Amino acid sequence: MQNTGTHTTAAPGAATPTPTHCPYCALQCGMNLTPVEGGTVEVSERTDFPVNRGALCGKGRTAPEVLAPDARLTSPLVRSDDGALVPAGWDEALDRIAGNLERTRARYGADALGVFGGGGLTNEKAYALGKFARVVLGTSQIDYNGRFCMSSAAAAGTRAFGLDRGLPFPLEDIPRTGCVILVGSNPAETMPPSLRYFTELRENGGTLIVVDPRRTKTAEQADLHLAPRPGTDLALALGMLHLVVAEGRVDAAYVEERTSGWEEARAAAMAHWPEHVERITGVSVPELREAVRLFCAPEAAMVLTARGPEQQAKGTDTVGAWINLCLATGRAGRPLSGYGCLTGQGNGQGGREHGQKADQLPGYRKLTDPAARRHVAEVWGVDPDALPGPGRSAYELLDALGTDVRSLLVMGSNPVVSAPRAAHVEGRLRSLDFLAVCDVVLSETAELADVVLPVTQWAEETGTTTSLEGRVLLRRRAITPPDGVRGDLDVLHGLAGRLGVEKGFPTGPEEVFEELRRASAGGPADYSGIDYRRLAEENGVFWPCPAQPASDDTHTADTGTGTGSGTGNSTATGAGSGGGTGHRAVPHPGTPRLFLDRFATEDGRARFVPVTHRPSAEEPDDEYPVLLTTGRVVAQYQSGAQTRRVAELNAAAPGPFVELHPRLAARLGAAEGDPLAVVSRRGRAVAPARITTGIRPDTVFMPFHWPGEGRANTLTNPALDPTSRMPEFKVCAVRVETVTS
Ligand SMILES: Nc1nc2c(c(=O)[nH]1)N[C@H]1C(S)=C(S)[C@@H](COP(=O)(O)OP(=O)(O)OC[C@H]3O[C@@H](n4cnc5c(=O)[nH]c(N)nc54)[C@H](O)[C@@H]3O)O[C@H]1N2
Ligand SMILES: Nc1nc2c(c(=O)[nH]1)N[C@H]1C(S)=C(S)[C@@H](COP(=O)(O)OP(=O)(O)OC[C@H]3O[C@@H](n4cnc5c(=O)[nH]c(N)nc54)[C@H](O)[C@@H]3O)O[C@H]1N2
Ligand code: SF4
Ligand SMILES: [Mo]
Repeated sequence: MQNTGTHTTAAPGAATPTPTHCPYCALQCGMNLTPVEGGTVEVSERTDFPVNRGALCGKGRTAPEVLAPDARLTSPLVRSDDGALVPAGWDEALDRIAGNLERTRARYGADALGVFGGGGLTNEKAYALGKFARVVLGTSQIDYNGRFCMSSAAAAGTRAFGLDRGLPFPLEDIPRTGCVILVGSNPAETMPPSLRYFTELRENGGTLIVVDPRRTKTAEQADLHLAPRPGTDLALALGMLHLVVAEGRVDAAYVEERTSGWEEARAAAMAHWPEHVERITGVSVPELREAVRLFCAPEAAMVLTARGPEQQAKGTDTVGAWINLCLATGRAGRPLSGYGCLTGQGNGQGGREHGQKADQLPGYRKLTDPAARRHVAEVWGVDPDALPGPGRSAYELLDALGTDVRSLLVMGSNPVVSAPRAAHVEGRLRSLDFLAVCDVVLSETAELADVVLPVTQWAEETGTTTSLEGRVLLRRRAITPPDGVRGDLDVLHGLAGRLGVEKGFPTGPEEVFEELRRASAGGPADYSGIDYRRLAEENGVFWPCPAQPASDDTHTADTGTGTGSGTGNSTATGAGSGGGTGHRAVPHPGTPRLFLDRFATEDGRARFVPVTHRPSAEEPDDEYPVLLTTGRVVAQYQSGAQTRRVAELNAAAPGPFVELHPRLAARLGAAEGDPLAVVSRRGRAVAPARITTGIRPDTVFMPFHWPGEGRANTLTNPALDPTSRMPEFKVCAVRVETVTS
């Protein structure tokens, strides 16, 4: 995990390394980059960044390989008359895109234009993309891959606390709390350098509970591993809450003082008897009791969720049930206690705050809120009435391609591999009148495009990301990009100009950030007090961070954003500054810890939501008797578009597999490595068997990083959560068969 080997040591006498952050996950590990021959960089340790203290996983360490010209796109490509993608100049490529978008709009209207963004884009790009869709294209049809990521946790957090920031406290609090329940989260593989926080927790005498149908590398570190049937976390959390009540462990004073809605939530939990929960989840009553005991014994405790409980058609209610457990026991908005979501993508947090989500405006404002529309329209210099309303969610948008939505621009996602019911989505993409893709590599989605634009990568450009802690960070340019490649901001600038909008799409990231600051001012995710200079000096700043001089509009505070929150969501007390927010000249310190004084709801109280268990959208039956769940392996990232181009990572994780229990394997007559066909109502995928006692016998697991025959998403169910519109990636019914060749 540490830096070793060829990518690590800076050449003697080489230029001063540039401190920056990893291109991949939301941990946003700090690293130093030094240019080397061949247009790439060497990664070396950056110990001054506290989150990873120099440690990197193999993906971060090998990221420079994707900078090499043979791994990536270096020229725009356009579809020729005979159907091949051929190199073209930038003007020709941009003209083609603008011309096609214009034609679609003239023929079918603005809402026939779609935009699909990504949580890996910097804040500046995400902001510019949302503005481009609404101001230049005039379409409501924009959403992004983050919908597939943390949207259920975001919806539940907003509902309960009035604000969604993945972690309401920094990671450094974890080792000092008493107990952490990690629900459907496998940081040993998905954020390896973060594992030390959990190791230190245990070294300090705290306990770790892991809830996962598989005995993962993370579960192996736990004091208690609960292995529920996929899709039953909601029942599990309710069963724990039932026991909390039955055993007299409710923190009545806290519930009275800081929450609302307890009676209804209590009644809902009391309907979930532990014995009943045992039948639903497969987790025994003694295990449930032990989990409650470990969670309630110490003074402070945390629940952290990731994609396991969230990527369900009841993900919002499931997270809500875990939040209820925290609230009933007084474990939210207090030091070293709280609920948090471990956001996934590099800018998974910032990417959801600044306007590429179907229902949002920058600063985490609601598109349906008149005051928010007025504020942002003024920053953009447009009439508020000209801003479109909310559009479709990610899967619904992909499902509408070729029918209502005729032309699509993709920036920062590879849905051919990562979308649920992927064969159908691939078909919808093929049925478009026109598809343009901006990417660093020729992804499976780019392969279908009419025009592909090659863009710059992390080491070649400056921009900000917001990590899973809510810490806004500066990524710095360390090398010059190769000829033929341009930044996403240049692309948007070039397209806007061709579509008649000459102003408002600068190509310089700092200029975009300055506008983002103004657009976010007064919103829930207020960045107005943050600038590049501070970011360069301070190792990041936690939002909300309002601009201090009382002269501008940030102190009119709540603009009525419709989330029931405003800048009043928190004070700076957690910043270790002694709560000093008042002085004009002193910049706001940022807000590492939220909710310590009050929650971001209108009355300052956290809201219990009464939730009840329900089955998954698809339960096993005679035809499809096994449950499929999906997820990640340490050496590949997401759709694999980037990491499948790195030799070392491919050697470590060469392809998909089907993880299954020896008992299921014996029933099928399958041996290790035998090809298995996994069949769902959506399709069939084939991959070799990987037999392990670390998985429930009623469940198989497939990682989703690969296209082709072993594509897990050929099988997954696009059943959507009614609130977050999150698809049910984590559970569907399948049949498993041996393949006779
Ligand atoms: N190596 C690597 N790291 C990554 C990524 C990557 O692709 N590769 N992607 C990044 C991104 S965007 C994200 S979102 C994060 C995701 O990070 P994680 O959420 O940690 O990753 P997953 O593997 O999707 O899911 C976590 C666990 O949920 C379990 N699980 C499956 N079904 C259920 C269920 O019904 N209930 C419960 N409780 N658990 C269940 C799986 O067995 C799995 O171990 O990782 C980030 N880091
Ligand atoms: N079955 C199953 N499916 C899943 C999940 C699961 O757990 N199970 N998890 C879901 C989750 S949590 C997520 S986040 C999604 C992710 O799924 P995808 O959106 O497909 O994720 P990536 O592979 O990261 O795709 C990013 C693409 O953008 C490109 N790219 C990288 N940086 C930039 C940039 O700065 N600009 C541009 N223009 N392009 C860039 C990359 O090369 C890549 O092609 O997958 C979801 N799909
Ligand atoms: S854990 Fe995430 S941010 Fe850190 S090096 Fe690995 S991929 Fe990069
Ligand atoms: Mo994600």
